[in-house]
Amino acid sequence: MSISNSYDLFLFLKEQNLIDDKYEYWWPNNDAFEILLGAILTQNTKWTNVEMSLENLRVLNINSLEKIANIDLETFIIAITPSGFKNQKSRRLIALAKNIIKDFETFENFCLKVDRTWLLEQKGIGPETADAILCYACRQDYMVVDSYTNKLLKRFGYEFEDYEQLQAWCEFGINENYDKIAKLYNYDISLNKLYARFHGKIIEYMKCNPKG
Ligand code: 39A
Repeated sequence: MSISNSYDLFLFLKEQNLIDDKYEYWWPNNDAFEILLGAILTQNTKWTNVEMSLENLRVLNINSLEKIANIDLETFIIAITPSGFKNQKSRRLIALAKNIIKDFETFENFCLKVDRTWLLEQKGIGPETADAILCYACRQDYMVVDSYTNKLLKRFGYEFEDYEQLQAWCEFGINENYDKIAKLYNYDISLNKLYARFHGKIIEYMKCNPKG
């Protein structure tokens, strides 16, 4: 099997029906705020560990910027322990919540107004985390790429210099063929949702086919 662009890859993955339609955008969540937490908590750990931390936060009803910004550090650390790097991640999330309140006031305003540059200026937020927040929480037109994406494309003979080059390759084929793809969804899909589902399909495929 060979692919010429990311449109071919998308079609290949789409045929495998890897995504459960419970979540339209693939990323599981109760609300957009939980996606912000998940995007940081998932750094350097498995998603199953993140699920445990998110459940702990749900039980404690920690579900807003204000609650994170004013949380007792020890309580927060215990809640997010399953995700690892508990001290670092708790401090980073608290600092992020405070900065969002300072610069955007509300989470809704943050989602509407934030850009990639602002996110990349925050401690502990690199391109992958920034794009996860932009794509899944803010519903902006960015596609997340990650080590799964790199590994999958290597199997098809593609190598990329850096994150941005890989992202541009993935986004280009989808953008160029948007009309053809949208037709497959009865024209009821946004570019943001396509990017979100494409990333989800890649992760689910790689989890089912870890060795190629
Ligand atoms: N690595 C991951 C994931 N694996 C994931 N899910 C499964 C659902 N999410 C949302 C983010 N990163």
